[in-house]
Amino acid sequence: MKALVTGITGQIGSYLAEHLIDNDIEVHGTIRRHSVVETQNHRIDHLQDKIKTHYADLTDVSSLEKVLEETKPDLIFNLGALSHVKIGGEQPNYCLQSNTIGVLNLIEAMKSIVPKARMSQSSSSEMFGNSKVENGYQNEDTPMNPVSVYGISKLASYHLMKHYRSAHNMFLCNSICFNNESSRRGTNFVTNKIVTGALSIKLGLQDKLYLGNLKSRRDWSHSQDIAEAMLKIIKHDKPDDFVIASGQTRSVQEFCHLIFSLLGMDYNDHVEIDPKFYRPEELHYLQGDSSKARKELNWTPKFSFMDLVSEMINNNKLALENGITINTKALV
Ligand code: F7E
Repeated sequence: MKALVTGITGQIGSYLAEHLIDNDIEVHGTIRRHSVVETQNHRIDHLQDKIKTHYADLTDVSSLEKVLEETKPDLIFNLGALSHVKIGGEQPNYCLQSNTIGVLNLIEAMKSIVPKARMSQSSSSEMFGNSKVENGYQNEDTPMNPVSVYGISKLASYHLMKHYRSAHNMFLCNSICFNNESSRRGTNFVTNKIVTGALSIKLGLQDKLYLGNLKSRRDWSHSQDIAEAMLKIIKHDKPDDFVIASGQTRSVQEFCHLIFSLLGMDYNDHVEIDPKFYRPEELHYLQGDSSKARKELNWTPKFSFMDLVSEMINNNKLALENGITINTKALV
């Protein structure tokens, strides 16, 4: 069996590649042209002799057709995207080009070249916006009212998947991922910004950490658990949509307090609010109900929240102590 992973150089992509290899699936991945080739593949460097990468871009349909012709995959995982919510608002046109038109390009290319293949789209809890059901959770039936260009781009592609599934009888699934983190997370997402910022303060490399809205709440899982769910979703006996989440919610402030305390510090002494990190419209509360995936796919997360936090602190500490430069001055 062969899989094609777009976004293989990203956090989930790299864990998914490892998981597919462990399941004896041949792995191909697409990478985009990048001017700094030295760091582009750092999350998959350890896999280079086990996977094959191809240059392609979701916004360039001819490159997708070429890679599908060359690889003829059985499974396609679309993880490629402009994945930062705030940057999505700063580059709205590109956000829709890559996250919506890119998905359309991939589905159309798949329809003509490998119509029997299966595809999983990385949909996002950002599609819900500020909706929740009565019990406070978001599930597959919760209304979707996105509050960001990123959320809108993901909602449009979610509907493209559903439409082509029923109109053209294609095996298209939406993996509705809530926030997921790891020590491979980019430092411009809030969890790793806080972890690397706090570690840098502890090691005397900086004094302050500037953040935006501390009140918003997120449902944070480990990305490895999300990658494992994606394989279960695509291998299910029918194409369907599933929420993948931990079911726990914590505020950014609680996360800050925990990380600084674990490092023997008080975040109040070091964290300052800079309104430049506020979102134009905030999504305030996420708590996913993944009981459908747990029941129908027998999926359960392997990592607890404290496993995730310990891994993030320990691996980033090791990197900093070994002189590996981590950019803790994220602009967003
Ligand atoms: O923000 C607040 C910010 O950038 C989380 C992506 O993987 O998950 C992710 O999107 C919260 C927001 O993730 C800073 O306002 C405060 O409320 O880590 P984040 P996100 O926007 O939730 C979804 C499911 C995806 O699909 C996305 O691809 O933290 N926050 N201060 C901050 N956020 C950032 N980035 N930087 C701050 O300084």
